[in-house]
Amino acid sequence: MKYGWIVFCLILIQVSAQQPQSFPPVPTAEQLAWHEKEFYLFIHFGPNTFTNKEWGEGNEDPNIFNPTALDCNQWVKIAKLAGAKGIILTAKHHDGFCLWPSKYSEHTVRESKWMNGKGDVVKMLSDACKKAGLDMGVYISPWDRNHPKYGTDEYNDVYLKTMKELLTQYGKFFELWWDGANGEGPNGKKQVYDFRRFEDSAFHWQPQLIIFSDIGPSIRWCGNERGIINATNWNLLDTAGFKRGEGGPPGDTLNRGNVNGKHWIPAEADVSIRPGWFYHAEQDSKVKTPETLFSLYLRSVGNGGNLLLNVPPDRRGLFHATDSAALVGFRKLREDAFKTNLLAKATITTNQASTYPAKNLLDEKNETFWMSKQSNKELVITIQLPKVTAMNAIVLEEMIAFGQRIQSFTIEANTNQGMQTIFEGTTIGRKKIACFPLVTTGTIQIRIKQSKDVPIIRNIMGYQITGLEKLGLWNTAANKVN
Ligand code: FUL
Repeated sequence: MKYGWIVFCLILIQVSAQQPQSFPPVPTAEQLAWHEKEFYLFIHFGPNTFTNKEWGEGNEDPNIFNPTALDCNQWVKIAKLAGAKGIILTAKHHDGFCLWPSKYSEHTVRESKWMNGKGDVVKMLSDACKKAGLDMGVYISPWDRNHPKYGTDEYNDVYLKTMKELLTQYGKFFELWWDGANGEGPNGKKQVYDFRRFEDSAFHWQPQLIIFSDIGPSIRWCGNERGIINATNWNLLDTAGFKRGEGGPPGDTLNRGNVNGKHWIPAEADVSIRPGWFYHAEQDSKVKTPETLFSLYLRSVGNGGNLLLNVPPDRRGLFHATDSAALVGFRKLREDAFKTNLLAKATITTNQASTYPAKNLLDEKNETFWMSKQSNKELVITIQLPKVTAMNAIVLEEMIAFGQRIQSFTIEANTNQGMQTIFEGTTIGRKKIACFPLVTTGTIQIRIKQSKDVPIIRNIMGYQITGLEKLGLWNTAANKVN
């Protein structure tokens, strides 16, 4: 009888705290974990590093691959110093050269002079990542300009076997990267890839994988290689009728997603710290500055996606000092920018009733959120600061585990001229870093003007970011990012 009462009370509590309903499509647990990664490194390394090419022909002498001081621990150390959450390596680029001694190719590290043919870059990096607690991923180019079977059905089996070696012998990877390039192989033929089989097998060997390509299945290309995701960014995509590569959705669609897209396929922005993907000594003076990297972060992660930043090791097999310094500078800019949340001690109220405390919005926690009881009118969240404060960025986060909902919002601030709109936004998603010219205010209002369903908001933060106005993020006339 006593237990009956306890059960009754538990049911009552459940009923009174309004449970969020998912608004499909929603992310998988793996996709949610990927969203939290925000920023990780890409490594393009191979024969091209030594021939000064971007796309190798596939007929290069394997002996040219001969780094003099390769040290994957150095890559990992700098990645950690930069605050990156993982590293994705070009285990095989378009030239077909395998950075591991694959049994299914004669164009690998084994055929090179490096370490007398006993080396394995994939193993070295995976050991270094494991030691340092960093996640690793692999780029395995389907396009192969070396393999004699390329352009025949048999190549699909070869590709699967090489993929199996990588996915079963080196431990868990967080991401598998499929670029869209598909040219002719050594026999002049183009390959018809059996992506369905590749996909099923990859998930069979590593169910936790996030698979990247133009159209997913787990995450999508953002439509450019400049590291910029659109200010309007839906984590949703329609893939029916589209292929990877040339048959992919238009760049603009990839950059924004589809508002009513059928699948949860969020955007990843890939960009290189240098003009090329591979190392070229003549580009040593063209390494992106910490400020440029920070502005790319604001335009990718700050628009709800992830940033995949390529840092190509040089011919020694090490990150160049200029690249390392830029990465460390980039980390410092991020840390300084988001060190002091100016809304931490504010009071917060909403114009709508809720069973959730409004302070959940200011607690900076990933697990707590706030949602109102009804959705039929504009939601206005008012944040009263303890004193008048200067700020130029508000960070908003939706609780995307329940779906992406918000379509349109404004941020208003009480200034000497009364309430002024300081930012007009569309989507929020996992994170929106709304940047605007410095405003001094004691009251901020977030107005959710349009949402597909009741907005479920995870966090709201405010910052004053030094040097923000120099990053060229907004067009001062329209005061809009992007
Ligand atoms: C592209 C490739 O063709 C480039 O070489 C580079 O790997 C880039 C990240 O993806 O599709």
